[in-house]
Amino acid sequence: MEETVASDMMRYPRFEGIRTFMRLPYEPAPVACDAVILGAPFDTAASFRSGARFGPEAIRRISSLLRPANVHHRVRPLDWLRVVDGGDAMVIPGNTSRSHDLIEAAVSGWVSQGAVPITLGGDHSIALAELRALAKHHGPLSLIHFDAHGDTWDEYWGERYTHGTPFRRAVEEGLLDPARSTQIGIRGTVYDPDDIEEGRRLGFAVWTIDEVRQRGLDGVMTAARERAGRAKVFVSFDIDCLDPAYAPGTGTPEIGGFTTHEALALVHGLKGLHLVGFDVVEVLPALDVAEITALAAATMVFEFLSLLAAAKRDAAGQPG
Ligand SMILES: [Mn+2]
Repeated sequence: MEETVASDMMRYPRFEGIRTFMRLPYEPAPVACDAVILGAPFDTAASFRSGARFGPEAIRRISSLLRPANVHHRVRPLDWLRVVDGGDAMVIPGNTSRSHDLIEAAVSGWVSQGAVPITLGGDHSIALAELRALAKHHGPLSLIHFDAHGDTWDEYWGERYTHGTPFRRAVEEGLLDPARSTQIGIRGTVYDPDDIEEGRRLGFAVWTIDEVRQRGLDGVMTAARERAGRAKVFVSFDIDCLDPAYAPGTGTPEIGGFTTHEALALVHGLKGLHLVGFDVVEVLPALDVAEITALAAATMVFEFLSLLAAAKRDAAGQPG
């Protein structure tokens, strides 16, 4: 890889430069690369607090803090991957369906260039647009979904396309293979005690946070990996899977969530899967404190890049 501000942080202090993700090169139109960071600043499908449209900007801003090497995977992702920041997909505030079409088109453009899309939300409704783009290219996907909520409700106030419904719509549209899919971290108050079963009725494996605590993080991720098998996997990380103490800046917080340390262990457990897309959603900067929510999100993106790089290194049969 050529030296860039992204790759040489000793020569270019991390606080310098324009805030693309980790100061990666900005490419406003799709180019051939291994992975792309793409913002989807849409938040008008949120059911409670709005403001996640500023999530991509906040995640990019704090991402300059990240250093280039991942100790867990013993890899410097940018040594193995060509990664660019593709800027933001266009959205139309207040029009979910047109925004989803625009996000799908943006993701599609990058996927057809061979890039693994890593999308920054935005509210969780954007996952449906990502899945439409990815399933068109890859066929039905395995989903591994970290969230306080299953996001498998049918509708809100007669609206079928909201941030609480994307994974039911994705199953209905044939974008997911529920038999290979897992939801992890579900908790909080619900509309009906039976709501927690909705994901299971759709065919997903669902781990409430109590069940995760009983089984253990490694046990849950082993089960998720076995269930996904060799399928192509889309990973959706709703920042509200974290406890509000670790991620206060989000629209629908639920107490009793994961620590950031636990989240790292969960995401490390994705190693070995055939990963074709990621997102981190529901970061709401106006309610964040000391950028900790955005930092957690940026770090998850770095972990996703590290997984892709470790897979490429391992496939090349080279250590370190
Ligand atoms: Mn969600």
